[in-house]
Amino acid sequence: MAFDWLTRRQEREARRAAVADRVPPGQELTDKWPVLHYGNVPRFDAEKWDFQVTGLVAHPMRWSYQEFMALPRVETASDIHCVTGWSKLDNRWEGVSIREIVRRVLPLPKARYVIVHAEGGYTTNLPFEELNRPENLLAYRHNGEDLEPDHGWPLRLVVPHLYFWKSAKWVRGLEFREQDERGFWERYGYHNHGDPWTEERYSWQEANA
Ligand SMILES: Nc1nc2c(c(=O)[nH]1)N[C@H]1C(S)=C(S)[C@@H](COP(=O)(O)O)O[C@H]1N2
Ligand SMILES: [Mo]
Repeated sequence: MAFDWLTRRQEREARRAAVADRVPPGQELTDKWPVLHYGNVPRFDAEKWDFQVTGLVAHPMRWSYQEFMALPRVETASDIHCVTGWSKLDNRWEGVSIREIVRRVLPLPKARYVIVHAEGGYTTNLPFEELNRPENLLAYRHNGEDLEPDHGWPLRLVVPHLYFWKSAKWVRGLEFREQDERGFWERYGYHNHGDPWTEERYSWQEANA
């Protein structure tokens, strides 16, 4: 009611100002959810699908689809920021907390880095301590609905504090390592770390870090 006199544009600007501290520099808000990835959307076969944790952990694990879906479920809410310039606020996710996985596999003290493995050889890398944040999860639902195949069904990683290319779609496993190794986009010119608040967008910026 109070905003009846506002034009649509003024309304959008007022809304933007209200959330300004949640939008990193160089980003524009979108209500839609763009689809971005390299290659084709993989076919999903529940009989063949598994999720594996390998490398420097006390208990390497392999979950079938049925077993994975039986793991305790959490709900989170977070904003996402794509390096191409869009941000989408207030996403509600449902899935399995990264902390739940970590508790079960018990990474060894030497395991400082994680390579995330997805269908078709897509990988992305991040330090274990940045994967192991309470808001991070392996998600199968978004805003009350199953993920669309385009957005990573049956499972995607969500690491909202880093640019969204770190949030691998169609994720199939985690590999714990002593040394870092650049993932797919990190090798094709994106920043190894990817903090949206300091605009760590491209690998050429790393020399100045
Ligand atoms: N498996 C896989 N995951 C991926 C990518 C990809 O190419 N393959 N692209 C990343 C990039 S660059 C972005 S911006 C987001 C986009 O997720 P969305 O399509 O759900 O918006 O997925 C990320 N996850
Ligand atoms: Mo991206």
